[in-house]
Amino acid sequence: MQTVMALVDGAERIAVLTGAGVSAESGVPTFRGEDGLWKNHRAEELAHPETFSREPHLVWEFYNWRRSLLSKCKPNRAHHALAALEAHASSMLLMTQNVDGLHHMAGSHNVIEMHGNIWRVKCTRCTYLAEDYSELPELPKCPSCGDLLRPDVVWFGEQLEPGTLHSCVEAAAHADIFMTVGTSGIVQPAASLADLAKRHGAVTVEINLDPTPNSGLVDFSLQGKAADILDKLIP
Ligand code: BV8
Ligand code: ZN
Repeated sequence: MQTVMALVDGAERIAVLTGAGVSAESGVPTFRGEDGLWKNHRAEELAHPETFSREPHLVWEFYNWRRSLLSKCKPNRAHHALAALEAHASSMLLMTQNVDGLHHMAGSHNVIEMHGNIWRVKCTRCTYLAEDYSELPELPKCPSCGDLLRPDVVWFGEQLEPGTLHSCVEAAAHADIFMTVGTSGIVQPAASLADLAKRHGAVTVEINLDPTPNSGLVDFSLQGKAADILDKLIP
């Protein structure tokens, strides 16, 4: 821990990748933990364009359930520690797989939301796109063309915005230190950023409650709760 603290303190360029585990202590269910099921459906099944075109009601019920749950969640110590790190570091990029917006709420500015944001909706037909924190109807319709709205998130089988992925790859390739926090390291392409960072010479650190496929690859694997470890790690 001491070594990692010194490395974080002395690093010029820091890149951090977060996953659902960083929001767990805010009461947000993770994807693959025991709380990862919703009405016996797995998130991978519901966060999918084919499920949406077949059963838009079910997918919107899932997202409206998550939005109402998230509306009561606040950033936790892990989010605040990462915001403090950004203020302290000379250059830091926070890439998150989470769609909950809690990093922004905690005061992080240089954030890339790789998988979009659950508080934004977009039209399935026209270019309508807007932030909407209201309680949405079962099948929200586009105010400009009347067609069905969808959450502005990246579903499984959908490509990330090319610009977004390029910025994440660049940040990982040029980082002095690359940290993953609270991610099971399963979802691609986010999961391969740690290996890419390592191959380009970054010191790699994993902070996670459980071991992941990346645990054997990183230089330091710190097992435990993100909030507890980050509180100690960040000056
Ligand atoms: C794409 C938005 C290509 C929606 C999400 C290569 C190999 C294998 C598969 C693929 C591949 N390339 C593509 C795929 C398919 C797929 C994929 O990766 N599937 C997985 C399941 C194998 N990837 C895609 O489809 C991606 N698209 O690659 O496109 C393409 C190319 C050409 C043409 C078309 C397509 C798109 C992936 C994005 C999917 N969208 N979310 C929504 O949120 O509703 S992903 C979803 O999973 C969330 O964003 C979530 O954040 C993310 C990752 O999960 P984690 O964050 O890691 O969460 P998880 O629950 O798994 O783990 C939490 C961890 O926290 C645990 O390890 C736990 O121990 C730990 N923890 C818990 N509490 C704490 C804690 N740690 C610390 N402290 C605590 N307190
Ligand atoms: Zn429209």
